[in-house]
Amino acid sequence: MWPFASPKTSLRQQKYADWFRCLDRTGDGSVDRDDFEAIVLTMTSALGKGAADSQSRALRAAYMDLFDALSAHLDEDGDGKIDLDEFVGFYSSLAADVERTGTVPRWALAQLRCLLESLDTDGDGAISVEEFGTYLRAVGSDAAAETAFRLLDENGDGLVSLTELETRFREWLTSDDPSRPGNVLMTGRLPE
Ligand SMILES: [Ca+2]
Ligand SMILES: [Ca+2]
Ligand SMILES: [Ca+2]
Repeated sequence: MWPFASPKTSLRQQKYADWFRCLDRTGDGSVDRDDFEAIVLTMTSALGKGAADSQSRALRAAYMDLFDALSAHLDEDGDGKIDLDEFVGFYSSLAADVERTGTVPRWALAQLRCLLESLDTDGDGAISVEEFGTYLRAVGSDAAAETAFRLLDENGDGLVSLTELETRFREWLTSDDPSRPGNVLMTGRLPE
């Protein structure tokens, strides 16, 4: 599946590419605003909400904020589209920075907060297994939400908090160890 599969492709790069493929809902090889509109549409229809509903509007705003936060750092040539090379290259260098400094930069944490808001459809400040499942289906992942969610929910209280999201994001970003629970954060699965 991964187009540049080779023994040199690290697990982390495969994770970035797998998330990219999920986000590219239009399948045109780039991630742009249309893909995020498609994700929102799938989520709101799964929730049985029309576009004018206040929950739909909040969700749409959260996804557009997430896209803006991503493209501010990832869209190197400024054409409004993020291609696979920009995406994988960006997260690879972010991972190297995090390993070097030991901290996730403030702007990357702001992106995570946008991600939390995008998944948190009932607005209670945390992600439930149902919300995670709605997100996975909206991005076209075939992963079982329950299995993935158990890995993400560190303290087992049935919710993924922002703190847990930060821990798992760090693993998703930097780990090449297939046994780390955070590997499944963005797509609910290990890349093939
Ligand atoms: Ca696309
Ligand atoms: Ca929630
Ligand atoms: Ca938890």
